[in-house]
Amino acid sequence: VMTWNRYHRYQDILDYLMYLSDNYPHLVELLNIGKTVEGRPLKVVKISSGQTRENVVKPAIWIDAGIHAREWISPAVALFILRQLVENKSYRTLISELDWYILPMINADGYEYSHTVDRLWRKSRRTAATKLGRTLWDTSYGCDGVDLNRNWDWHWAGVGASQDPCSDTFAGSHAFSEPETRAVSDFILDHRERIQVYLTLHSYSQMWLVPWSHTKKLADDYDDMIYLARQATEAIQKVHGSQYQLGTTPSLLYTTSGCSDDWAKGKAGIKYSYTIELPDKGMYGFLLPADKILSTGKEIFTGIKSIAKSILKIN
Ligand code: 0X9
Ligand code: ZN
Repeated sequence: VMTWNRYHRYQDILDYLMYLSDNYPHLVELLNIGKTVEGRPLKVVKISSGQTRENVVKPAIWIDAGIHAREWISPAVALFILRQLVENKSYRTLISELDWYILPMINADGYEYSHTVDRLWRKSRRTAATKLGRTLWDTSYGCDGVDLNRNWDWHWAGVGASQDPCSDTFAGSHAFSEPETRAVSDFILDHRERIQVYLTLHSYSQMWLVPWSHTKKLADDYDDMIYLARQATEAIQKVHGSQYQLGTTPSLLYTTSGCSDDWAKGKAGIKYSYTIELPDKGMYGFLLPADKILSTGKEIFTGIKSIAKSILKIN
């Protein structure tokens, strides 16, 4: 039903989610959390098994992918993780001790556009005409899309984000102006007591990024975040030798604001919040060949298992 040798269109992805929930109804639940600008459904896959002991709150891990349209390896890896957790019986304890919420595609409109029109499209498909407060006299009239990783209510439209609709890092008309980011943030806030890890998959550059991104100052619990992430990146390296650089975004890339990981930590209070920049390091960049899906999926799943085990130890 799902193959790992090519990048799939959104309808194929939705079909795979349906297949999982039809075939593993005791493990998988599909939650409709909203719709994109163009009306595509946003579906969170909840994976959970076994009885929860009374009065015990089961910790949960959130994973999202596909915020940026052209980063095709991101949703592909999210689907591979889903496959391992649901269809591979060796990981049953990971889903009986923890609940998982996986949203394999946030920016479904942009993803489809990157398949049909512009392979390197990054933003959402909010059209200029539907942008609040835009008029024909506005010089920026005519530019489409919002950068869904600049639209979060955390130092919104600050450094590293643009107020120009024609920029690739356009932050939107206000924080959470977009249905995609609003749906995800509402869902996370509703489950914030249980979600102990926030993970978001991007590409490229092979990095495991820790907050903060809007400032060069380190978080008070920076060492705790690094400790879990270091174990994860060391586990990844053992799979096929891939090295993921570990650090904050300003120390490794550039300063950014309005990003999802910072919001998850700063506003939703999720202590372990990470952005994973998947391979490669620039040889293919966003155009990573599909024959890298399996190896990347395997190494990232290993890193995520390491995080999951650390969470179970803490609890
Ligand atoms: O610029 C971005 O949104 C990310 N890079 S990408 O090439 N995938 O677009 C980096 C985000 C860094 N910011 C945070 N981690 N908050
Ligand atoms: Zn990205």
